[in-house]
Amino acid sequence: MELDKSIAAVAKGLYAVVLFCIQMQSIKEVLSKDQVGKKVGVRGWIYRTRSSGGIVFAVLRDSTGLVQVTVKKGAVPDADFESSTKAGIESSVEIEGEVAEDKRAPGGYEVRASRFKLVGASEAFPITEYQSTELLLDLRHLWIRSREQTAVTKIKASLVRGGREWFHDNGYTEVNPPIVTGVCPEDSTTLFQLKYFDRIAYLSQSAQFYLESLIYSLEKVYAITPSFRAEKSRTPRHLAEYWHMEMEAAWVDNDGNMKVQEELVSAMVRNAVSECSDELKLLKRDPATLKKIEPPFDRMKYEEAMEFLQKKGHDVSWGSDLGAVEERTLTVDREVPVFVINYPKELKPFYMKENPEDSRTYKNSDMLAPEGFGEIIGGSERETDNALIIERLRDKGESLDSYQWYLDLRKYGSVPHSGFGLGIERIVTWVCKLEHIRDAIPYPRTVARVYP
Ligand code: NSS
Repeated sequence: MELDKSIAAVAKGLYAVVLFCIQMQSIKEVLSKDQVGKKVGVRGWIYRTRSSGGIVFAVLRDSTGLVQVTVKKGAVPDADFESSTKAGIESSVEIEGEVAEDKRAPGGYEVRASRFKLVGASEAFPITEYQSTELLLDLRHLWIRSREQTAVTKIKASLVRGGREWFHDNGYTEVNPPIVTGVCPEDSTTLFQLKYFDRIAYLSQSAQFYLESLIYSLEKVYAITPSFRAEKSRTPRHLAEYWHMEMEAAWVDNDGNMKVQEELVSAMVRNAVSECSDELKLLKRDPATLKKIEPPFDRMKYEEAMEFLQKKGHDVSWGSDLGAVEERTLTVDREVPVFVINYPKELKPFYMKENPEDSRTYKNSDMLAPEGFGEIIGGSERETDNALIIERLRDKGESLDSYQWYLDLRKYGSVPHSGFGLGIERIVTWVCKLEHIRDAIPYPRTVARVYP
């Protein structure tokens, strides 16, 4: 009797070893014709499950996809079958079984289990089909497991990788500017202040000035950093913390700057379309539309944009800012991004280069994404005349103390140069056709939320 027990224990131990020795495969690998009839190991989380008679139909999810697993009483040890009936949604499991073709199963194949191991049981999952936006934001740490959020995250990674590769292929060096700074490149009302030892510092709004300092040695640089804006209004396109892809290059004017932007954005989108067509489809985004994103993009003067908007019934005139509503009108019927160039000086920051053809305006551009999405990039040629910069900083009420180093850059071998900043969540919102920018980042930071 004792002997039987110990033999059983050894056999059980051996089985466990065997179970763990079987090569685990991703669901994507399992879902293919040449796996049919083969024994495979898969692991992941229960996406949905139901049982009928002596069979449990569980759909398993891992980072690569979904697969149906059938667990039949008698085909697995009794304890395994028992576990499979108890394993609720989001339980983590390991399965061993044989792949079979099944047209009704998601992906067209299923795994017929010979073993079923419950690794981590899940309590009743708090997210069910219809939930309020607020609840989903409170449960963001769990909601990010959803297929939609997973798809967005993969597409975002692919866009960023496409951008990095483009920069690398075109001779740019990636650099690491600081996040804690003493300067305010953009709107001073959106600065986040921070107690920094015994003084005040700010969270970076943009790496631009630091990138400008690096062109004197590296000529062409870029950085991907978080940027912070204390945006007090809640809008579907503003975050308090967002990821910023910024570039700066010596010897480049505003036209050259726009060429870089259209090349870069096209390369990013191309990469996402080639790597993530399944994810785009899951989000109901037709990759065919995105395949049209190729340079050159149209250029429209601010002045022309005003005329267009007036014809469309907007109450705007010279000096009016372009908000979400105006940008929507400008882009809703377009399939490819468009540049709006030469904005009036009063609408843009102090560091931009005056337009010699129209001194009311700057040599700058905003790139607006099509289909109504609006601004994804802001860029300009930079002012190189220190006297003008000082005058504009004074007008803005800035103390020059924090900017001495920036002014130095114009004293020691200044060159014409340009750069831009691309809002990564903005491009994701457009490419994924999201209604709200908060879904372009796992943990959106807005005026109302720092939890979770
Ligand atoms: O304010 S920008 O228009 N321009 C700059 O920060 C420059 N200093 C960048 C540079 O030339 N290096 O911001 C750039 C982009 C803008 O076009 C948006 O796509 C994005 O940054 N952006 C935002 N995304 C999400 N949330 C907020 N609040 C936000 N603000 C700007």
